[in-house]
Amino acid sequence: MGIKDSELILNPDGSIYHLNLKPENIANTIICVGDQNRVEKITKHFDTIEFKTQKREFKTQTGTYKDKRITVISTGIGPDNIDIVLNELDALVNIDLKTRKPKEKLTSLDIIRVGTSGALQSNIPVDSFVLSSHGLDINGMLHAYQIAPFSDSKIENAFIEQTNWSPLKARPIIVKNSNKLEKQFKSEQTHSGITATAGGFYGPQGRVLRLPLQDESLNNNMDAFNFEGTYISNFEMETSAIYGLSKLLGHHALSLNAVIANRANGTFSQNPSKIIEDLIIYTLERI
Ligand code: R1P
Repeated sequence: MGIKDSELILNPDGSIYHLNLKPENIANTIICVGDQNRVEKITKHFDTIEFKTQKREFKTQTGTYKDKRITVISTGIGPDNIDIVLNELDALVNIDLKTRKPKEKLTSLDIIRVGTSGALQSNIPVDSFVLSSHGLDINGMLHAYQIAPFSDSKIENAFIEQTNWSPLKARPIIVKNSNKLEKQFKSEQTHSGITATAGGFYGPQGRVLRLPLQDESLNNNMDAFNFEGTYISNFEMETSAIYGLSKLLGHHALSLNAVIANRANGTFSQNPSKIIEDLIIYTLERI
């Protein structure tokens, strides 16, 4: 018997529930962005567009850039949305939606995030690029899965110790990027480091408007974290979830972020659209 209707939900036209996509609508190279308005900022560079759809915050366009077939999809904000996007993209390539059974021959997607982010280190200025060597999951979403295959307890333990991480919060998980994609996208233009992925924008990233924080020193402790020369470069809300689920499902993942804020010196880009556009071109040229 196949996966039940309540677990693998299909729309009346056979497309997958949240993304509104059928298997033939997606390429094996996926660019994901948080903001749905960023999808067209990427596909305006395409030579052809064969497919477009949108449901909720999940906007998808598939086409070609210099003869390479690419799908661009918006995930919306946060690791909870990444759970939906990664599982549904995987189902499109690795589950037979007719028999509702996993396929015997599995497909590995290349999943590249083109995001925006705040740097935590003063030497990573606004208007630069960060390539995430690892995702640091501090939001807990990945704990729903059996994470033993990639959990690196030495660095996780160092992070817990150096930041006095509260045992009341989800245990941090570190996930490495795809070596293959890192080789493809790393250059002298990219800063590298661990990207911390929070489950919120304000308190979970140490921002105070009116609510006091559980741990006021967390951001300072995260800035100072160092494990054998590896440090935390930036904060955003998707990378660790993309890295974790990609690793578990057998896909290649890489996260590239345009630095639009620097949390260490309190600066914000004067022209964030420009650095995002630069990162889009940088990414498309390396696919
Ligand atoms: C917060 O403003 C959002 O911006 C960043 C964060 O990860 C979060 O999704 O990325 P995107 O610009 O890709 O959405």
